[in-house]
Amino acid sequence: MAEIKAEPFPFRLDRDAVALIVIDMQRDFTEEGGFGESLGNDVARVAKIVPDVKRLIEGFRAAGLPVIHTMECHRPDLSDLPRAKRERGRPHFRIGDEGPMGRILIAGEPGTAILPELAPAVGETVIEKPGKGAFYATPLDYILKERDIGQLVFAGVTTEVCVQTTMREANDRGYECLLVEEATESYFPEFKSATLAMIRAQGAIVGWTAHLADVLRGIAHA
Ligand code: C5J
Repeated sequence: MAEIKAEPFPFRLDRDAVALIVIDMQRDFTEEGGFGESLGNDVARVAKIVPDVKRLIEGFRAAGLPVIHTMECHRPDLSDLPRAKRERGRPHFRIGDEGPMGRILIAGEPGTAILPELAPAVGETVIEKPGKGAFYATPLDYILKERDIGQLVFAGVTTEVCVQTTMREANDRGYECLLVEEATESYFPEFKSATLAMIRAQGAIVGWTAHLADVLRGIAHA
């Protein structure tokens, strides 16, 4: 057991039971011409975390710990896309439309891919998810339980949407969740700070938050 300095109190890391989950570090959320920008967001804000997410991934790999990636995406025939989700908001391009990087948020399209700098290594699990939460309509829970994983370290985008939704799903399923502050971002800075605060409030009601350097130190010594 190693202790990671975290809020609201230290996180007791079990190296035999921990995995990193990298949420939706896809071109569609971080590059111009993708879904995020189509919704009116400044994608440069979230793209800035890429070097820190890379350091975190590399730290887990170097420690021999599992890394799991998620992608928000839909089937080409849109059979897993609820009408309410497709019609929500006023994007220039709706999910499934042809955009500058291929069809928006459709599996296999160039814009839907994980950023090349953060690409999954051979053997790492990639969860394709049609919802905001990575447990909804995916085999994630089954995969984690098969591997006896009970602790999840989180990175990715966006903090208050897919990251927070997945953390809450995981917390309800009994996983201990820790969010790495420098490795997550929102299009709205106030939403990021509010999410961090609400996760760790009330004695870690959803989970812990910690700084990247402390997490890297913790996993290296676990
Ligand atoms: C959003 C996500 N923001 N990955 N997706 O629609 O957070």
